[in-house]
This record gives sequence, structure tokens and C-alpha cells, in this order.
Amino acid sequence: MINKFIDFIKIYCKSGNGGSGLIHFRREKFIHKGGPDGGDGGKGGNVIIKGNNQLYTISHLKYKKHNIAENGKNGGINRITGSNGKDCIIEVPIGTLIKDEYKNIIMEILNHNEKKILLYGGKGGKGNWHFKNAICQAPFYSEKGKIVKEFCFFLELKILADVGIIGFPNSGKSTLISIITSSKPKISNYPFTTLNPNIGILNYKKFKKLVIADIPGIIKGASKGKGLGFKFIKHIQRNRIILIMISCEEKNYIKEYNIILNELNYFDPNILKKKRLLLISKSDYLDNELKYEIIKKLKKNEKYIFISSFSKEGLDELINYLCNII
Ligand SMILES: Nc1nc2c(ncn2[C@@H]2O[C@H](COP(=O)(O)OP(=O)(O)OP(=O)(O)O)[C@@H](O)[C@H]2O)c(=O)[nH]1
Ligand SMILES: [Mg+2]
Repeated sequence: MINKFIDFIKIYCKSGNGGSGLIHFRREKFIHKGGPDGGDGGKGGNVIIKGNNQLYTISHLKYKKHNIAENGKNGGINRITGSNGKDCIIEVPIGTLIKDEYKNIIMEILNHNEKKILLYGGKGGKGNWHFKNAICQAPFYSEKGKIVKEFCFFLELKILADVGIIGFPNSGKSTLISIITSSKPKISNYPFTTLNPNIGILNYKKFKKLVIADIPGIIKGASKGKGLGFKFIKHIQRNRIILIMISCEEKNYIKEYNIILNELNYFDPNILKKKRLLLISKSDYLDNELKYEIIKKLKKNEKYIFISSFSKEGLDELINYLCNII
């Protein structure tokens, strides 16, 4: 399967050079020695990063790695200033970090339509009319436009979803997101059906919108690279609520739950400081007695909900819980 989800990419950027000032002298019938009138060069275009909330991956940049803004035009006669170069706009999903060649973060895009200038275009040079003075009435020189340098940058996406769903493979994460949002991820009865994060938007009472991310399953030893490893866990670093999903088919819920907490802690202890909710999925398999057995084993202050994407049990409670917090 071709992996279309890209969350890390290197791009080459160059803003436009400034246009050069012109050396020119006014020539008109009956006007003798009209004086210098060479115009200024235009400014080079900027390279701009712009947030777009319709994008959820940076894979569109895979085939557009060279991002070059237009150069400013040279000055014209009659003191006409050359036109400015067009900006090069790079659209990125919300939550994209821009890093320099040494991987230091230089900026971050957090809002839709937010624009930040990554590279400024070069200044245009002055035309020769600027250099006319009492001593030199006919300057034969003008300023060159500023030549700008090129740089490489790294773009890294850390999805800015409100809610992240994490759990073992096959626990029903994608099924849940397909029921409560309009997203249509692949669902199947085998582990690692989901190989890339899926994003769904939950519309709540027409005025609230929640972005939910379904993160590919993690397994014991993910910290040592097992399964898909930690490839996608970075995407829950910026979620406000973490939903940890354990299927009721698991034999030892508490052990499984602790495995997930340990793996998350290994990756970034701050994740465990976030609000989290335990979802015990596929509750259509359980009767009250079995549910009671599970509850007995949970810690006293552990917040949990039994959910079933098939019988819809607990879904309203889950949606209310999420919307009340966010
Ligand atoms: N009985 C029952 N089965 C469910 C429920 N939710 C999901 N399933 C089934 O569980 C299987 C796995 O579901 P997925 O949604 O693909 O699981 P996942 O957690 O996304 O799995 P990965 O993508 O592999 O990590 C599918 O066969 C679903 O039909 C549920 O509420 N009740
Ligand atoms: Mg899945």
C-alpha cells in the first residue's frame, strides 16, 4: 500500500531577488541633457507559510519541494519602479512546525489562514536618478537588487486535533470515529488496519466542532519499535483529551491499560498529564454482571465509559463529555 500520509518533509525555499535600479537619461525632443531618470528595481517575492484547515497531511509538498518566489523586475525609464515579485505561498495543515536545517523550530502554524513570512524577498536597487547631486549631475551608476540566499527547511506536522483515540490494534477505534464523525476510515477484523492517522470532525449542536484523530494501534514494545513503533504517537502530544480504548474482548484489561500508559509515558510523560478517558469498547458483548467485574478491577478515580459502536451504548455520554470539556 502506498503511504500517502506524510508528516515530515524537507523542502527547498528561495525568496525573490530584488530588481536592479536602471541607469538611464531622459531623452526628448527639445530637451537637452534631460537628466537621469532610471527607475528603482522592484522587491523580490516572499516565501510565506499559510495555514489551511482543509489539509491534514503535508503529502502535497512531496511533489513540490522547490518553492521559489519571483524576482523583482528591474527599474524602467521615466523613474518607473519595477514590479514586485510574486510571493510563493506554501499551504500547510494546522499544527505544522517549520524547522531549520539543524532541526531547530523557527515557527509554527496554529490557525486557519494564518500567514507567516519564512523568507523575505530582496530589496530592489535604486535607479540612477537618486544619485544626482550638485557635483554629479549625470550619475552613471545605479544600485543592484539584493540577491537573497536559498535555504532548506523541514516541515513537521503534529496534528492539532482536540481529541486523540489510542489503543491496541483491533479495539474499534476506526469504527468509533466512523460512527461519531463523517470520516470513513478502513475497518477490518485484523490488527493494523489503520496505517495512518484518520481525522474526523464531530459536529455538535450545529455550533461546536471537535477534531478527533484516530491514531494507528500501538502494542507492547512500541517504544522499542515494535508494530508501527512511535511513528504516530507524536500526533497525540497536542491533543487536549486522550481517549484510551481497550476492547472488552481483552482478558486482562488493567494489564493492557497499564501497557498503554507505560508506552505513552516512555514517549512523553506530559501525555499522561492530559485529561484522559478510558473507553471499554465492544460493550455489546457484555451483560451487567461482566461489566461489574470490569468496574471492580478499575482504580477508584479512573473515569471510564462503556461504549459500543454497534449498539450505540455510551456514545451520547462520550460526546457530551468531550463537548463539555472543550
Ligand atoms: N461487537 C463489536 N465489534 C466492533 C465494535 N467496534 C468495532 N468492532 C469490530 O472490531 C474490528 C476492528 O475494528 P476497527 O475499528 O478496525 O479497529 P481499530 O482499533 O481501528 O484497529 P486498527 O486500525 O487495526 O488499530 C472490526 O471487525 C469491527 O467490526 C463494537 O462496538 N462491537
Ligand atoms: Mg483502525
